[in-house]
Amino acid sequence: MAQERFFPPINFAAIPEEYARFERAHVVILPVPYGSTVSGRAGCREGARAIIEASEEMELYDFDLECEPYRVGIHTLPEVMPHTGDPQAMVERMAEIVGELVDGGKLVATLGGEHTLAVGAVRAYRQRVDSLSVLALDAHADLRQEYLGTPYNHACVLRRLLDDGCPLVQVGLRSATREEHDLIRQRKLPFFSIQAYRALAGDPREVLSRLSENVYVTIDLDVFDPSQMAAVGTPEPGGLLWDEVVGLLAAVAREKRIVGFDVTELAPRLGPFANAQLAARLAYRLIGLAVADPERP
Ligand SMILES: [Mn+2]
Repeated sequence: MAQERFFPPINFAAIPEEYARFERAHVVILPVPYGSTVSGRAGCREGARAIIEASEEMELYDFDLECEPYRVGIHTLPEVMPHTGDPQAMVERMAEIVGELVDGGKLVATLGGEHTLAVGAVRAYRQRVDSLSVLALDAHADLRQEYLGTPYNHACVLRRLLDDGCPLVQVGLRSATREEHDLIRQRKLPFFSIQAYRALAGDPREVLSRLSENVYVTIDLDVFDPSQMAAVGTPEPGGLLWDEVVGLLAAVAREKRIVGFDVTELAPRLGPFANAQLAARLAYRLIGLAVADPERP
């Protein structure tokens, strides 16, 4: 069969096959069609696939970074089978898979799926990487002890990490319960509202100073303003803009080491195609920032 008549197998950014093989890839894309605890409008189960499809339209040259991040090797794994019976079991499945990949020397880029996936991924990283902290970009505090009958609901993500003892910095906050807000104040948690972040006037040193040497980045796409990201189940007005998000991530990459990340909560049918494109570009930017490209100027 002449191969030129067929598309190559689905892989993130449709990169050339020699850069997409598992053995040589530094980065692994882990697509997870999981959305069992969703309480807003549904649809994030389709997020990972939409991001990968959108990524195929993307230039492989990152214009801002002036490099081609795919050269470090990016392998796209098959979609993880969701455990839909028990949210805790799904978190454990994520921790197991991510742990095996990190043990194999891979940088894991999880594409959600709902934000709860981050709990498993971070647990796997914390067991293996010293001096790890988490940078969470999110509109919501996610500090509920339990929601809709489980502590592994998407509304409890940062509470689980906090209770794990994980150092945590949140940016983009603009929605919380009174109890969550009280907890932030009582424990003086480094949660930056949109106003507090913008008051730093483009100098994120105060955010960086709360992070340790190795940083896991977890992104709930509702951190973005709905004008740029409508395709999320629980949008909130007044969010961060693209330039602000990638500016912060670039500053983190300059001062720290990004060891893994996730991009979650895209519900592609709730917004225009441009939203999936943003999520794909964001994931590719994070790869470029996390992994040194020898050709980068
Ligand atoms: Mn959120």
